[in-house]
Amino acid sequence: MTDTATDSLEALYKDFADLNMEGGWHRKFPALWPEPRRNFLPHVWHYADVKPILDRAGRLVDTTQAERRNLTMFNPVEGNIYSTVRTIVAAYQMIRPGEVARAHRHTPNALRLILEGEGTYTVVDGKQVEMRPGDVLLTPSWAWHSHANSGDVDCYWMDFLDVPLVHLLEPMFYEPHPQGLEPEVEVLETAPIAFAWKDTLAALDAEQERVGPGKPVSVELGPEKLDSIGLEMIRIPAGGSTEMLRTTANSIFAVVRGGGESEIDGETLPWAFGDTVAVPAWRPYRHRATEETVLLRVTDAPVFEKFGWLRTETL
Ligand code: 1HN
Repeated sequence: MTDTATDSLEALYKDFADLNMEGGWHRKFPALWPEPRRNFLPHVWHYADVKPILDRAGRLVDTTQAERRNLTMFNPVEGNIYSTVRTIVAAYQMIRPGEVARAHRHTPNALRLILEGEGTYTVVDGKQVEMRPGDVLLTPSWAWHSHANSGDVDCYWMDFLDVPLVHLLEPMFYEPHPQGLEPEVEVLETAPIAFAWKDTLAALDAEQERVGPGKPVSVELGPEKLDSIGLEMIRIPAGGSTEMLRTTANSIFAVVRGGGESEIDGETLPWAFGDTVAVPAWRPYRHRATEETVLLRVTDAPVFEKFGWLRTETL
């Protein structure tokens, strides 16, 4: 016990530390601040740079060695070695003719966007669906999934997963399928977890009809959804641009069709087909299209919505 006659603030703070405690008024770093900090950085990964790398990996690494031949994109912010934005990781993946990526399941939610190739399918909880360019397929938490290329060309796609969110909250579980592949498979033309490109185009056309020509339009992919990741297809006409926005949610945009640039927090970042654009929380952004463009927005907004933390401003 400290004698009150000789006690000092210095002695008090030392006793805090010995108990693994700290005074709310004495922190080195504040615990609360007036508005979101901008931590993760705006960044673009160019598919034209990635594709030759994937092709080299295709020659050097087979699917018995790599269960998934995927290249994840880590945000260049200091100290980060994995996440593309705070809660989501994006990856490029390539599968060669005749290859099979064995079945596994994990608590992270996942989805895929097909870029190029044909003759490839994915099996999600025993349901086999073909993957064609522009298609988006969901793999919800804990669903078994495997992929195979039964065609004769290399197939390229992008994966998006909430792995970084699972890392933060820690409910990670993962297991390979005990038999390598699911033993019973039903082949389907359509499935609630699969959003075919032609249906997306029809939905965009219907929305265009509603808002009038020459304006950007966006449609949510659904009704089937992932709990933690929202998906929106945005079409911007040649020469058009979206409004400048800032939101508490994080987004990754994938260039499904077209080309242009994004202005993110004062930086101008050009992009083309297949590129990945990281738009982290609270950074003002807008997209401009030099040709007719379709972007897939992959966002953690549903998580923010559930907690009442989604705030979006038009600037
Ligand atoms: C994963 O399981 C897949 O199943 C793709 O195809 C990309 C990136 C990080 C962690 C797991 C897949 C992944 C992944």
